[in-house]
This record gives sequence, structure tokens and C-alpha cells, in this order.
Amino acid sequence: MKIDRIELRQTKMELVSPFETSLGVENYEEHIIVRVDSEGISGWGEVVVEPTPSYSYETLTTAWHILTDFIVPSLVGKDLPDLASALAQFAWVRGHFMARAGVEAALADAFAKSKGLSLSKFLGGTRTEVPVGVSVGLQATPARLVEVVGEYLKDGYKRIKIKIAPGRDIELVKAVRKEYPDILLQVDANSAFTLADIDMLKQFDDYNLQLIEQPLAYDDIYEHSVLAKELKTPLCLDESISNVSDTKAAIALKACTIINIKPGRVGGYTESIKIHDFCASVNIPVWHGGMDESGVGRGGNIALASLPNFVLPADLSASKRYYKKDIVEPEFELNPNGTMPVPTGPGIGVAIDKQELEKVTVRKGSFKKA
Ligand code: OSB
Ligand code: MG
Repeated sequence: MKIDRIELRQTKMELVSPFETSLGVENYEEHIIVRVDSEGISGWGEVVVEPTPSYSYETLTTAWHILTDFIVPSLVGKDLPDLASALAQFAWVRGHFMARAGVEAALADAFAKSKGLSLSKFLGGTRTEVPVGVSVGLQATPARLVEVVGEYLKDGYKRIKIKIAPGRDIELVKAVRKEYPDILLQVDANSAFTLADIDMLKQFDDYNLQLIEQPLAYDDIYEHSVLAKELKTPLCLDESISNVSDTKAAIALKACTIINIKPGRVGGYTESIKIHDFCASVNIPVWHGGMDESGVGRGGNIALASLPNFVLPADLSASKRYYKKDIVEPEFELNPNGTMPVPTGPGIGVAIDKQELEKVTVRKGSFKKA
């Protein structure tokens, strides 16, 4: 496929409600939408950066720089037979996983469309629907959290993840469990604790949690292995895992028994599938995380989450859980059984709402071979 043009759009979309985590509060999501035009086909991807280097070191500015100065010039004008040969053009770029993943997503969408395949089939997916849950931010009070959880359960979500932070931790779990003793429940700390918090963390063992996500430092594996020995609740790593090598280290050290996969965090679908396959080979379940994507990223994520070892419910909720109006058509909606349907049309399987995309665009660049 000849890469005729690449377009980048920095977008700003207002969340339906502020999303607070131990990292801070977000009112908007600001991402970069990538469009790859090739021989009459457009492939779409999403760079899931945030404005600040908090969850990851990448920011909107670093991603724009890496994309426009290195990755995009390595592709435009080239005739590339397959996804692997396209990725090889910028494999020399170290790190900058979100920037790379957004471009891989757009390329994969274009290659899948050129073969008339859904992205799910193109990536090796086997499911027709994906079990999903919802990630619930910190709320003003435990009572308000219980109310918000109740609303999501009413919407049909079968698994609830709550964000925790120092001083807003075990009390939140107690409050939710009191009202909902039997739901699938898990917590995510986004690296807010240290081993000094071990006595508090041990208390989670009394509340039948599916897992505790990333309690300790974002770049740590060893201390998680120390903590894991002390807890009955399974540990899951998010921020600490950037590639399949980290995955092997974490599993060998028994730092976790579950892995959260986000293509943006690990540099794309190809690395995600390596992690998925390795985990399957050693009986470690994985689940698909989320970065509050628009429908562009969500479509790709759902396709990836249709691979067989994504067994725990994903952080891939309906469009309306995040945005008043999504930038794809149709928007993503929950099935009555609490799953998300895997689109069967070519590529990500949803159309881009060009008018809505234009409305949320704050910066645009179009790149062709000079
Ligand atoms: O830690 O999983 C996380 C969103 C932004 C950054 C980090 C995380 C999250 C979420 C949201 O939990 C998951 C979603 O997209 O619903
Ligand atoms: Mg997380």
C-alpha cells in the first residue's frame, strides 16, 4: 500500500463528568487522531496522550513532535506491502509508545480495510462480543461513590473498578461492598502507595476484590513482588508494563498474576499481542485497559480485546459514559448482557463523523511526501 498522506488532528472533547484519579482531575480528553490515506482508503488511529506527563511521560507536545519530526516522515510516500514493513520504518524510535501506537492503529485499520477484513479478524480476534466494565473516578464522598456505582450497575455494567488514592482507599471499598456485596469489584491506585502502606493494603483482602491495579510506583516491578507475597488479593500491573520483556520479568518475579494491556502504553497492537500470547502460554489472564478514548481508539481496542486470552472485563465502556457526542457512527453501546459488540465491518467497523471531528479539532497538520 502506498502511503499518500497522513493527517494529524489534536482534539479536545469534554467528558460528561470530571474524571478524578490519584493523578488529578480531568474535565476534557485531549488526544491526537491519526488518519492515514492510502490508495483511496483511510485508516484511523488515536494517540492516547494527556496534556501533562502524569500517567505517562508522554504529552500532547512530545507526541506531536515525535509524530511530525520522525514517524510521519518515515512513512509518507512509501509503498509498503504489510503492517510489519510499515512498523519497521520507525522501529528505531525508542519509547514514545502512545505516539507509535496511534500510528500503528491507523496503519492496521488501513491494511485491514484493504483486505476487506474487520480489525478483529485482522488481529486474530475470536470473540463476537467483549465483556466490559466501567472505571469509576474518585467522588466527593463515599456516599456519592455508592450512588454513581449504582447508576452504572443500572446501565448494565457487570464489573466496577473504583479509583483509590491515599486517604480515599479502604473506606470507599467498605462503602461500595456494604451496598453491593456480590458485584465484581476491583480497585486502581495509579501508583499512589508505597510499601509503607502495607497494613492498609492488606485490609483489601477482606472485601473479595477481583484485583488491585498498580498500587506501587509506575516504574517498579520488584516492590510489587514483595507486596504480592503479603496479599491474598491478586495484583495486576498497568503502568509498570511497557513491553513483553517487562511482562516476563513481572511474572517471573511473581509481582502480579494478572496483566492490564493498553496498546497506547506498550507501543501498539503488535506488542500487545506479544504480551497477550506470552501470558496465554503461562496461564496469566489479561484484560484490556482504557485511556478514555473516543470511538476511534475504542473501536481498535474492542478489536484487540476480542483475542481469546482477554478474559477479564475490559475498561471499554459505551461512548456515552465518556462523551455527550462521540466522533464515530454508530456510537458504541452496551449489549443488554453487559458486553460490547465487536464490529464486523471492515477495519474498526465504525464510520468517522467528520463534522463532529472538525468541531473538536484544535490543531491540524497534513503531511505528504515533499
Ligand atoms: O489507570 O486505567 C487507568 C484513564 C486514563 C489513564 C489511566 C487509566 C484510566 C482509566 C479509564 O482507568 C479507563 C477507561 O477508558 O474507561
Ligand atoms: Mg490503571
